[in-house]
Amino acid sequence: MSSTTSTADAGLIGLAVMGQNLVLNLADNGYSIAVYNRTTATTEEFVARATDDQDVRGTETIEEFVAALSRPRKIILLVKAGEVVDKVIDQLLPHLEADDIVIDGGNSLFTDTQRRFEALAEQGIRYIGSGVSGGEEGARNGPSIMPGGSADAWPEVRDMLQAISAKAGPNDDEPCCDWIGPGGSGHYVKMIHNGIEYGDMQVLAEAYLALSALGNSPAEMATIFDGWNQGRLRSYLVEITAEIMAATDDDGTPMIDVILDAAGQKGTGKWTVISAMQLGQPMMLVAEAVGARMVSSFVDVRKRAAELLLGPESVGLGDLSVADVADAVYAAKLISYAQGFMVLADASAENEWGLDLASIARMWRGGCIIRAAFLDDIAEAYGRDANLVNLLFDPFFVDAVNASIPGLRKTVLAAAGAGIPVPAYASALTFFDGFRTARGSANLIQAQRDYFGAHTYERLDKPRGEWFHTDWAGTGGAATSGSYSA
Ligand code: 2AM
Repeated sequence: MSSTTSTADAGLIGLAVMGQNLVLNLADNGYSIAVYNRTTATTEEFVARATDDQDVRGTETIEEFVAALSRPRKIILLVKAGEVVDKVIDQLLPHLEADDIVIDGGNSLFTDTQRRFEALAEQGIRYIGSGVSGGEEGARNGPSIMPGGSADAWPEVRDMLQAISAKAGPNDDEPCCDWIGPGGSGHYVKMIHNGIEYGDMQVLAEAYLALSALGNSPAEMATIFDGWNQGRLRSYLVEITAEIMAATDDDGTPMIDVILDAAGQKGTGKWTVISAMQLGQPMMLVAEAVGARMVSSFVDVRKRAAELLLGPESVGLGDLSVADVADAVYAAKLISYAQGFMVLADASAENEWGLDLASIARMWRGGCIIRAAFLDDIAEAYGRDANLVNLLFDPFFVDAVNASIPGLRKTVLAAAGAGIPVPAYASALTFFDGFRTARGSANLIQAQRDYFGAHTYERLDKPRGEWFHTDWAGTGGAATSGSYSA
């Protein structure tokens, strides 16, 4: 640690692993950083580990921390999401001045960020809620950073945040960090990223199940996933899945075979689905991914169910091939991202965020958990047409999904026949078939609603917006109760 009497470029509060790694990343990029942590011993240990060319300055009180910063102050918070963020902001506020910039880099719920942004704006403090994705390793070497909030603070923190972010693009020089939009939009985009991550993981977990049922050992699956990682499915999650399949325990048993199949979750998948539902958007693949984790956690109940409840007599997968499963993964991912970007577009319109969907896809190309080759294709699709109604309408994706859907269909059929649960694949296929059905079955839903609740319906032979009611049972009057929309 170099000692200096000048003030530090920025400060960071919260020295858990993410915070520590972000500080080291900032310091390696030439920024002097003051740090503060509730538990001072952690600060002392951390500062002692910094090398001579890393300018990291420990402070023991909030007052000392704030005094150590150049003005306008740039303060990054990486404390536990929730009440702790409010508490730390309350501690900071009496010591801050107009135009200081507070950046919450934790996993805050976007509505909390929106509230804090508004409350701090009233005090003249600029607030940025920034999603940071990439885990511990990303924080150290370059995460994907999704900042949103006070737009006039962006030029003042842009260089710093882009310097520490991952880089992507053909020359690996395009920062995976750009301005997202106002209010809570940065944390919103990070939340959707995490939701999509749940979906991607479930899609691969189902591939693992199908490939196992086809008789592949973990070592063989390592080779298969590694092969997938050389082509259109190239992504961080496929890469680590290949490594996981290859890993063995001390006695040589594949690691994957010794790990309990009960998945944890911290809540961002659930938040994503709730938000999509509130917007009236069917982000169903992610909903299935969240649900599958929930079912997985009922370990003892599942053991009992395994004794009582019957599967099919035949557990064969017919002529299902590894290539079909690869197509299933790809098609399911396309549909999941189409659903995710529908939500982003709708949330942007609803909140007047002006989200740039191509830019968001570009930001996700590096550093974050869902980084993947095909985010380039998504960025290009929205680059071709920023107002694309649906990702699946872009010429590249029309061809891509039409070519891979047969494999998804075959995988879902084979899995259903064999009693293998593939909720994400089944949901993707069902969405696809519903989405491409010009005339579906909601005419019956409308008739039922009109029958029992006089909710009225529109007719095929009349213009949209004209509502009709039928006295179905011959007992009601002409009174209607209006048609509800989601
Ligand atoms: P700690 O080291 O003192 O626990 C992630 O948990 C980070 O949030 C840690 O740096 C932790 O500090 C901090 N944190 C958790 N609860 C806090 C609180 N009530 N006030 C301040 N910091 C807190």
